[in-house]
Amino acid sequence: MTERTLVLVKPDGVERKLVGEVLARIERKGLHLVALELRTVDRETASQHYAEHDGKPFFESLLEFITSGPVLSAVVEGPRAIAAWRQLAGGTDPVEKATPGTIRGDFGLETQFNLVHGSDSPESAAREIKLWWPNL
Ligand code: IDP
Repeated sequence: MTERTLVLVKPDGVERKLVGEVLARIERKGLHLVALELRTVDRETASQHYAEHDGKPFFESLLEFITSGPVLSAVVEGPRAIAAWRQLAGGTDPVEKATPGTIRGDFGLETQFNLVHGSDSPESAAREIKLWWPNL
């Protein structure tokens, strides 16, 4: 079944010039790029994107981080695209959870600065794609 998911390369990944590396891995996996742009998001969009974390101790610094510079936002499509992209990204904590061979496992050190985002369910994907790409 073909699915769509939201991919972000967070400001740390853009700053470290990992956009090409991330896109290459997505394409090598066989996933299709449907939409792509660099964008610096405002606080309102960022807090809607991370609404489920509102109230957690890291929420404020997460918002500050995600709005600190340009983000690559992409919609990616393919069979089981949501799980496939989460597999490429690796677990949230780049050291304890992400394994080598994943993007976070290969390039990340800190949980907050874990380089990429991927929707975690069909419901999140639908909500996030609508937020980032309302005209798609
Ligand atoms: P995910 O990005 O792997 O789906 P979530 O639990 O949804 O992980 O967390 C969203 C983002 O919030 C993470 O990717 C990371 O940047 C940040 N984050 C999650 N947990 C922590 C934490 O304990 N400290 C600092 N930042 C965190």
